[in-house]
Amino acid sequence: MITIYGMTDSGNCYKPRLLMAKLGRPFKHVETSSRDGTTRSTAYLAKNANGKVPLLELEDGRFLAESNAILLYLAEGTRLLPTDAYERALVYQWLFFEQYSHEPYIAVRRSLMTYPERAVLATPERLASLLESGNRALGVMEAQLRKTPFLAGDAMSVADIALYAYTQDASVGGYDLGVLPAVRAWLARIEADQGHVPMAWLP
Ligand SMILES: N[C@@H](CCC(=O)N[C@@H](CS)C(=O)NCC(=O)O)C(=O)O
Repeated sequence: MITIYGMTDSGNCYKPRLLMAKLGRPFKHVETSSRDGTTRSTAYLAKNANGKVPLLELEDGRFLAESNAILLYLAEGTRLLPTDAYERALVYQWLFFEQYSHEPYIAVRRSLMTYPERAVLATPERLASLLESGNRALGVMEAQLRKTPFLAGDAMSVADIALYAYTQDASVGGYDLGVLPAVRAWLARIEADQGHVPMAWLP
């Protein structure tokens, strides 16, 4: 059986759990936290030299890191990854957007505001900058979702799973989803889709 190493309260780790639940596929979860040092242990670094979660372990013992690469691998051949080259490239576009223009702001602000050990890094200047950049990313999503029901077009894809993870609780980091009606309607569409589970769900 596939194993996912991850932290329960990390959005990056929620992405592959949510995908597996939506696909109805069983998997094993191994709680692997940065807060107790496990991600930097010798045993874990032998699995993923970058010391980050999530990490996928295949049945044959091979590993795959990076949440969005894991999504692409797991979604191959399913309804959540198009086969047409352009439609697939649109999915990649949103996955790269998530990693460069969304997660570094929205996920980081959330962590600064919720993890006590990170509070020292939460200077007013940094919080203000993260708020501005995160709101810009949410604005880009709002503009797209006013045109299409899902980020890459008419059908749900792994791009929606990736961006759902840290958008669904962006208010924890101080972002106001109340001013983003298309984003809120999109969140509800993903939640209504088959197999949906909340972030705290574990198999
Ligand atoms: N680009 C990576 C980011 C992974 C990442 O930053 N994971 C965090 C948890 S959300 C982590 O492993 N932190 C542990 C550490 O840095 O020690 C991905 O999308 O998988």
